[in-house]
Amino acid sequence: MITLYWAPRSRAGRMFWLLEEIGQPYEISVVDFRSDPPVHPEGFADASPLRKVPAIRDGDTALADTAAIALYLADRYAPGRLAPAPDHPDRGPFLFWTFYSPSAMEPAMTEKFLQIPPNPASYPWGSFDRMMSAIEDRLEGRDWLVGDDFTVADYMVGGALGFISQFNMAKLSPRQQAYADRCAARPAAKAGAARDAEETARLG
Ligand SMILES: N[C@@H](CCC(=O)N[C@@H](CS)C(=O)NCC(=O)O)C(=O)O
Repeated sequence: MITLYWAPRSRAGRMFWLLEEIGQPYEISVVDFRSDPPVHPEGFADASPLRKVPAIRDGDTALADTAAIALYLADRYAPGRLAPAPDHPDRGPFLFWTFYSPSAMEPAMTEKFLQIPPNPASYPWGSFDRMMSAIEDRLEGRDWLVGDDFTVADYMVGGALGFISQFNMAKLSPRQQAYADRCAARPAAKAGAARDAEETARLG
Protein backbone atom coordinates (compact mmCIF):
# COMPACT_ATOMS: atom_id res chain seq x y z
CA MET A 1 0.00 0.00 0.00
CA ILE A 2 1.31 3.45 -0.93
CA THR A 3 1.55 5.94 1.95
CA LEU A 4 1.21 9.63 1.09
CA TYR A 5 2.77 12.07 3.55
CA TRP A 6 0.29 14.90 3.27
CA ALA A 7 -0.44 18.24 4.93
CA PRO A 8 -3.55 20.38 4.48
CA ARG A 9 -3.28 23.53 2.33
CA SER A 10 -0.01 22.45 0.77
CA ARG A 11 1.45 21.16 -2.48
CA ALA A 12 0.70 17.66 -1.20
CA GLY A 13 -2.99 18.27 -2.03
CA ARG A 14 -2.31 17.82 -5.73
CA MET A 15 -0.88 14.36 -5.05
CA PHE A 16 -4.41 12.94 -4.64
CA TRP A 17 -5.02 13.72 -8.32
CA LEU A 18 -1.94 11.72 -9.31
CA LEU A 19 -2.87 8.81 -7.06
CA GLU A 20 -6.35 8.75 -8.60
CA GLU A 21 -4.78 8.68 -12.08
CA ILE A 22 -2.58 5.77 -11.01
CA GLY A 23 -5.49 3.84 -9.51
CA GLN A 24 -3.50 2.09 -6.77
CA PRO A 25 -4.72 1.87 -3.16
CA TYR A 26 -3.17 4.44 -0.82
CA GLU A 27 -3.36 5.75 2.72
CA ILE A 28 -2.35 9.11 4.11
CA SER A 29 -0.03 10.04 6.95
CA VAL A 30 -0.52 13.59 8.21
CA VAL A 31 2.44 15.99 8.52
CA ASP A 32 1.96 19.16 10.55
CA PHE A 33 4.76 21.50 9.49
CA ARG A 34 2.97 24.57 10.86
CA SER A 35 3.12 23.58 14.52
CA ASP A 36 6.15 24.35 16.65
CA PRO A 37 7.87 21.93 16.80
CA PRO A 38 6.55 20.39 13.57
CA VAL A 39 4.89 16.98 13.72
CA HIS A 40 6.67 14.55 11.40
CA PRO A 41 5.22 11.04 11.33
CA GLU A 42 7.44 7.98 11.43
CA GLY A 43 9.33 7.48 8.18
CA PHE A 44 8.72 11.01 6.88
CA ALA A 45 12.24 12.34 7.48
CA ASP A 46 13.69 9.35 5.65
CA ALA A 47 11.36 9.93 2.66
CA SER A 48 11.86 13.69 2.56
CA PRO A 49 15.37 14.93 3.43
CA LEU A 50 14.15 18.54 3.16
CA ARG A 51 11.12 17.70 5.36
CA LYS A 52 8.84 18.93 2.57
CA VAL A 53 5.50 17.50 1.49
CA PRO A 54 4.50 15.72 -0.62
CA ALA A 55 6.48 12.54 0.00
CA ILE A 56 5.52 8.91 -0.38
CA ARG A 57 6.49 5.46 0.80
CA ASP A 58 5.84 2.44 -1.40
CA GLY A 59 7.19 -0.75 0.15
CA ASP A 60 10.93 -0.27 0.52
CA THR A 61 10.96 2.86 -1.64
CA ALA A 62 10.54 6.31 -0.14
CA LEU A 63 10.94 9.64 -1.91
CA ALA A 64 9.81 13.24 -2.03
CA ASP A 65 9.20 16.03 -4.53
CA THR A 66 6.13 16.12 -6.77
CA ALA A 67 7.98 15.60 -10.07
CA ALA A 68 10.13 12.74 -8.79
CA ILE A 69 7.06 11.06 -7.27
CA ALA A 70 5.05 11.57 -10.47
CA LEU A 71 7.75 9.97 -12.60
CA TYR A 72 8.26 7.12 -10.13
CA LEU A 73 4.55 6.27 -9.89
CA ALA A 74 3.92 6.61 -13.64
CA ASP A 75 6.87 4.39 -14.56
CA ARG A 76 5.99 1.84 -11.95
CA TYR A 77 2.19 1.69 -12.21
CA ALA A 78 1.18 3.26 -15.53
CA PRO A 79 4.02 2.72 -18.03
CA GLY A 80 2.99 3.56 -21.57
CA ARG A 81 -0.15 5.26 -20.24
CA LEU A 82 1.07 8.15 -18.07
CA ALA A 83 4.74 7.93 -19.14
CA PRO A 84 6.22 6.93 -22.52
CA ALA A 85 8.60 3.95 -22.34
CA PRO A 86 12.35 4.76 -22.05
CA ASP A 87 12.94 3.77 -25.69
CA HIS A 88 9.96 5.74 -27.06
CA PRO A 89 10.87 8.85 -29.11
CA ASP A 90 8.57 10.92 -26.87
CA ARG A 91 10.53 10.00 -23.74
CA GLY A 92 13.05 12.86 -24.11
CA PRO A 93 10.50 15.68 -24.42
CA PHE A 94 8.40 13.94 -21.78
CA LEU A 95 11.29 14.17 -19.29
CA PHE A 96 11.94 17.79 -20.24
CA TRP A 97 8.33 18.85 -19.62
CA THR A 98 7.90 16.72 -16.48
CA PHE A 99 10.86 18.49 -14.90
CA TYR A 100 10.00 21.88 -16.39
CA SER A 101 7.81 22.50 -13.36
CA PRO A 102 10.49 22.18 -10.62
CA SER A 103 13.37 23.44 -12.77
CA ALA A 104 11.74 26.44 -14.46
CA MET A 105 8.15 27.05 -13.34
CA GLU A 106 8.58 26.97 -9.56
CA PRO A 107 11.64 29.28 -9.52
CA ALA A 108 9.98 31.61 -12.05
CA MET A 109 6.84 31.69 -9.91
CA THR A 110 9.01 32.66 -6.93
CA GLU A 111 10.59 35.44 -9.03
CA LYS A 112 7.11 36.72 -9.86
CA PHE A 113 5.69 36.33 -6.36
CA LEU A 114 8.63 38.06 -4.62
CA GLN A 115 8.95 40.62 -7.44
CA ILE A 116 12.62 39.79 -8.00
CA PRO A 117 13.91 41.81 -10.99
CA PRO A 118 14.22 39.48 -14.02
CA ASN A 119 17.70 38.59 -15.28
CA PRO A 120 16.91 36.07 -18.05
CA ALA A 121 20.43 35.32 -19.21
CA SER A 122 21.70 34.57 -15.69
CA TYR A 123 18.76 32.88 -14.00
CA PRO A 124 18.54 29.16 -14.78
CA TRP A 125 14.80 29.49 -15.37
CA GLY A 126 15.19 32.47 -17.73
CA SER A 127 12.39 34.69 -16.54
CA PHE A 128 8.73 34.30 -15.68
CA ASP A 129 7.74 35.67 -19.09
CA ARG A 130 10.17 33.45 -21.00
CA MET A 131 9.00 30.43 -19.01
CA MET A 132 5.36 31.16 -19.91
CA SER A 133 6.21 31.81 -23.59
CA ALA A 134 7.81 28.40 -23.93
CA ILE A 135 4.58 26.76 -22.74
CA GLU A 136 2.56 28.93 -25.11
CA ASP A 137 4.73 27.84 -28.05
CA ARG A 138 4.68 24.18 -27.09
CA LEU A 139 0.89 24.08 -26.88
CA GLU A 140 0.37 25.44 -30.38
CA GLY A 141 -1.70 22.84 -32.22
CA ARG A 142 -1.52 20.39 -29.29
CA ASP A 143 -3.96 19.26 -26.62
CA TRP A 144 -1.18 17.75 -24.49
CA LEU A 145 2.52 18.50 -24.10
CA VAL A 146 3.79 15.16 -25.41
CA GLY A 147 2.07 12.78 -27.83
CA ASP A 148 -1.70 12.55 -28.19
CA ASP A 149 -2.69 11.85 -24.59
CA PHE A 150 -2.35 13.18 -21.08
CA THR A 151 0.87 12.16 -19.28
CA VAL A 152 2.39 13.15 -15.96
CA ALA A 153 4.19 15.95 -17.85
CA ASP A 154 0.72 17.52 -18.16
CA TYR A 155 0.01 16.76 -14.52
CA MET A 156 3.10 18.78 -13.60
CA VAL A 157 2.76 21.71 -16.02
CA GLY A 158 -1.06 21.89 -16.09
CA GLY A 159 -1.13 21.75 -12.29
CA ALA A 160 1.45 24.54 -11.98
CA LEU A 161 -0.52 26.70 -14.44
CA GLY A 162 -3.52 26.12 -12.18
CA PHE A 163 -1.51 27.52 -9.23
CA ILE A 164 -0.46 30.57 -11.29
CA SER A 165 -4.08 31.27 -12.10
CA GLN A 166 -5.42 30.46 -8.61
CA PHE A 167 -2.92 32.77 -6.89
CA ASN A 168 -3.37 35.52 -9.50
CA MET A 169 0.32 35.58 -10.42
CA ALA A 170 -0.48 36.17 -14.07
CA LYS A 171 -3.36 35.97 -16.48
CA LEU A 172 -3.10 32.83 -18.58
CA SER A 173 -3.40 33.19 -22.35
CA PRO A 174 -6.55 31.66 -23.89
CA ARG A 175 -4.47 28.68 -25.07
CA GLN A 176 -2.89 28.15 -21.63
CA GLN A 177 -6.26 28.57 -19.90
CA ALA A 178 -7.93 26.03 -22.20
CA TYR A 179 -5.08 23.59 -21.49
CA ALA A 180 -5.22 24.13 -17.71
CA ASP A 181 -9.01 23.63 -17.85
CA ARG A 182 -8.53 20.42 -19.88
CA CYS A 183 -6.19 19.10 -17.17
CA ALA A 184 -8.49 20.15 -14.32
CA ALA A 185 -11.51 18.55 -16.02
CA ARG A 186 -10.04 15.06 -15.79
CA PRO A 187 -12.12 12.82 -13.49
CA ALA A 188 -9.01 12.01 -11.44
CA ALA A 189 -8.28 15.73 -10.96
CA LYS A 190 -11.81 16.33 -9.69
CA ALA A 191 -11.74 13.26 -7.44
CA GLY A 192 -8.33 14.30 -6.09
CA ALA A 193 -9.46 17.85 -5.31
CA ALA A 194 -12.53 16.47 -3.53
CA ARG A 195 -10.40 14.11 -1.43
CA ASP A 196 -8.01 16.92 -0.49
CA ALA A 197 -10.93 19.11 0.60
CA GLU A 198 -12.45 16.22 2.55
CA GLU A 199 -9.22 15.43 4.41
CA THR A 200 -8.64 19.13 5.13
CA ALA A 201 -12.17 19.48 6.54
CA ARG A 202 -11.68 16.37 8.67
CA LEU A 203 -8.72 18.01 10.42
CA GLY A 204 -10.84 21.09 11.16
N1 LIG B 1 9.27 21.22 -5.15
C1 LIG B 1 8.60 20.64 -4.01
C2 LIG B 1 8.12 21.72 -3.07
C3 LIG B 1 7.52 21.17 -1.80
C4 LIG B 1 7.14 22.27 -0.81
O1 LIG B 1 7.56 23.43 -0.94
N2 LIG B 1 6.36 21.90 0.22
C5 LIG B 1 5.98 22.82 1.28
C6 LIG B 1 4.46 22.90 1.42
S1 LIG B 1 3.67 23.62 0.03
C7 LIG B 1 6.47 22.26 2.64
O2 LIG B 1 6.51 21.06 2.82
N3 LIG B 1 6.80 23.14 3.58
C8 LIG B 1 7.10 22.72 4.93
C9 LIG B 1 8.46 23.07 5.41
O3 LIG B 1 9.29 23.53 4.62
O4 LIG B 1 8.69 22.86 6.59
C10 LIG B 1 7.45 19.76 -4.50
O5 LIG B 1 6.75 20.15 -5.44
O6 LIG B 1 7.23 18.67 -3.96
